[in-house]
Amino acid sequence: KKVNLAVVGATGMVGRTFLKVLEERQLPIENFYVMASSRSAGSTLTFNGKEYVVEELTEHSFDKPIDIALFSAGGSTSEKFAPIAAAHGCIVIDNSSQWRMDPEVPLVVPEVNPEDIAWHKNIIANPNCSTIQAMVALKPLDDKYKIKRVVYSTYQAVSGAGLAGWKDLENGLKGEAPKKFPHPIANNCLPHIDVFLDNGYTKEEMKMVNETRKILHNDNMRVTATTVRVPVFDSHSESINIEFEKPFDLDELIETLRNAPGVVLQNNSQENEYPLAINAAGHDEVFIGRIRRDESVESGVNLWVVADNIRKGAATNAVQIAEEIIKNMQ
Ligand code: A2P
Ligand code: 11C
Repeated sequence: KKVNLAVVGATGMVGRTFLKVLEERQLPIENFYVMASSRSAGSTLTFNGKEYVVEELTEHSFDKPIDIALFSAGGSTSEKFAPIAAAHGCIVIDNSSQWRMDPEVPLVVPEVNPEDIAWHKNIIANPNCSTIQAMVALKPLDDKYKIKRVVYSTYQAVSGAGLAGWKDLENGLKGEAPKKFPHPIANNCLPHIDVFLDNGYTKEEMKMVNETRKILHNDNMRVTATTVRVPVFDSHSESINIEFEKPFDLDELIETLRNAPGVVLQNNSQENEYPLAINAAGHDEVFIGRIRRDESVESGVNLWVVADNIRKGAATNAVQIAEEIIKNMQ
């Protein structure tokens, strides 16, 4: 079956990557629509060798029959327009944080919890980029050894903060003052992503905590995070410390990760082989290495996990959800 598909926020960083990934994975598309704000309405985008005129997103955008809409146009746009699209029978796959923790909305990583797609009410949420790559690593280990506690420490690329974040690093390396971040990001690390909350954590940190519990279906999992912006353009890196309920054999754990969907193992430290942001950029897989026992607890492990935050962390994950939906339509 071919579907009518719209990209909302098509001119943005994630939006443009949606177009690229849809092309690469050759989704069966009948009619294709690109939407954004009035600022870019009328401009054109190329998709599958054809030019498409960007439409302004309005209350009437979903009057025409659209089966699936990929949204990445910010939380307030999703808040207003996702329910309008849903009411017209369009399935929205939303990349903003707006709907993620809504109990009526599935939060999905296709390698991890594809079964949750079944209970959607026309809105499905794409998790935060730093959560997505962690889930691909954690799920096979949780299934086998039952995770008790997770400690995340992230090293996140400036592309996670959009074009403005990217420019702050590019211009900062030339000595210019930052515009997006509160401090220079060039030659610096900022332990501050998104806004600070009353509990002293950032919103990014609490997204990792809450989204992990929702996706792994375990409200009691003990999870904590420190999220840090680093002077890297593309791909988030994460140190993940995991404590298990059950004992494990390290070789068996490594094999479990090697065979896990969406994972590429780069775990040969003797040869200086481990995941690197510059190698993950442009790829759809989650790269895992530096796998070693945490010798300070009874049953624990440390991992280094890297993925392209705009691809697997956003666009690719959403397109994979669309593929699952299309598969289920047939
Ligand atoms: P526009 O190009 O018209 O501003 P990024 O995350 O890279 O900043 O991209 C945000 C995307 O969301 C852009 O495509 C932007 O379109 C779109 N967008 C922002 N606000 C709105 C809005 N109110 N309605 C529709 N699209 C919006
Ligand atoms: C960052 N993780 O790197 C953020 C960007 O909730 O979708 C994604 C924000 C989100 O800044």
